[in-house]
Parts: sequence; C-alpha cells; structure tokens
Amino acid sequence: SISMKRESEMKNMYTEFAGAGTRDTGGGGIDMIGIVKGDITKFRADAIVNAANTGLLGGGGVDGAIHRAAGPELLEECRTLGGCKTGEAKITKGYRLPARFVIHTPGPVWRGGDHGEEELLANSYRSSLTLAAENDCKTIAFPSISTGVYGFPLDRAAAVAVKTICDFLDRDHRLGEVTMVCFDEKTRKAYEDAMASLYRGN
Ligand code: AR6
Repeated sequence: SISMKRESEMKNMYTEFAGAGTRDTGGGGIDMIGIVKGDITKFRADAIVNAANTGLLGGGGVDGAIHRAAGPELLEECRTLGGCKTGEAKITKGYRLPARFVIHTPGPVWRGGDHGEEELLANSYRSSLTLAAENDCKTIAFPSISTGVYGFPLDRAAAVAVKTICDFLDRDHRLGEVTMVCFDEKTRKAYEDAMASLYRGN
C-alpha cells in the first residue's frame, strides 16, 4: 500500500502525465499504470488484452476489432486453443497488430452481481498480467473487460480492474507499464475516478 508522502508525490505525477499514475511499488522498480482514451488495436505494447468469449473464435466489440486488425492468422491460431474458461487467459501472437502478443480472456457476463462476477473479473486481469509476465512482456494494455456486451456496471468494473492491477504490481515487478485503453470518454472517466479513489484509500 501507499504511504502519505508517496501519495502527494503521485498526485503530482498524476497531473504531469495526464492520466498516468506512477507508483513506487518497492523492490527497486517504478511500475506505471496509465489510463488513456483510444483504440487498443493501434496501441503499441508487448501485449494487448482481448475481452474475448469462452470459444475464443472472435465476436463483436473489441474482440471483433482485434481480429480485423490482426488478420485471419489470429483466428487460425485461436482455433488451436480449445477455448478458454471465464477468468482464465490464453496467449497468441499479434500478427498484423503493433503488439507482439494478444492475451485473450473471457470476462464474466453480468448476472446481477451475486454470481461471483467481481472475483471472476479480477481473475481475468490477474490471469492476463501473469501470462504477460511469464512471456517477458514489459508493457501491456487492457480494454475495459466485460463492460460492453457483457453488461458489467462500469464503475464497479473499473474499481475491480485498478485494484487488481495495482495489487499485482505491488507483488510482481516483472511488468513495467500497464495501460487501460478506454474506448470512450465515459469509460476513461470511470477508470480515472476509480484510480483516484484507490489513491485516496476509499
Ligand atoms: N479499443 C478499445 N476498447 C474497445 C474497442 C477498441 N477498438 N472496441 C470496443 N471497445 P466488449 P465485453 C470497448 O463488448 O463486454 C464480444 O462479442 C467497448 O466500448 O467488446 O467483455 C466478445 O466476443 C467496451 O468499453 O466486451 C464477447 O462475446 C469494452 O471495449 C463479448 O463481446 C468491452 O466491450 C465480450 O463482452
């Protein structure tokens, strides 16, 4: 967790980088979490994450955009994976994307909130971060998993995402930079607010 001194330092960094927060997570390295608005298919990172479904054979939303931008070879490789359980993750190459890898994770479908949705969503972030670190990625970008077609309430999803990412960066120092790539302003603001309240400690 973050000390008060660190917190004031981070607020400065937060302003300076307009949406990126820097936290000294101990262990010598400075790990970054950033929030930007944009199209994840254009994002240059070692790995981008795909908000997939359990079949891993493509779909709409960000999944469709990633498959279109990567080209048909991505679907070919996905066919060999045998699907993926909710909250778990599988990795492929990025093909025509600027990213070297795509990490595919099916987030939970929102079913009212008492079906373990928050834990399953946290699992999707943790599994993806772990897989990225195991594959020597230093930079990874996430879309807002489950908040489109899967109907997860945006504010709750954002709180789960930033908490899970920060907890991971506290424990594991293999990754250097994690970016939330938000497709619209409403989503960007939800992640900014979630990050700010995590820093404030509420
Ligand atoms: N870059 C970044 N974010 C994007 C992009 C993009 N190019 N396109 C959409 N988003 P969704 P889910 C945002 O529905 O809720 C698919 O059919 C979008 O605005 O893509 O996890 C899969 O195959 C929203 O904020 O994913 C599954 O069947 C976020 O990405 C199902 O949808 C997630 O929306 C998964 O549903």
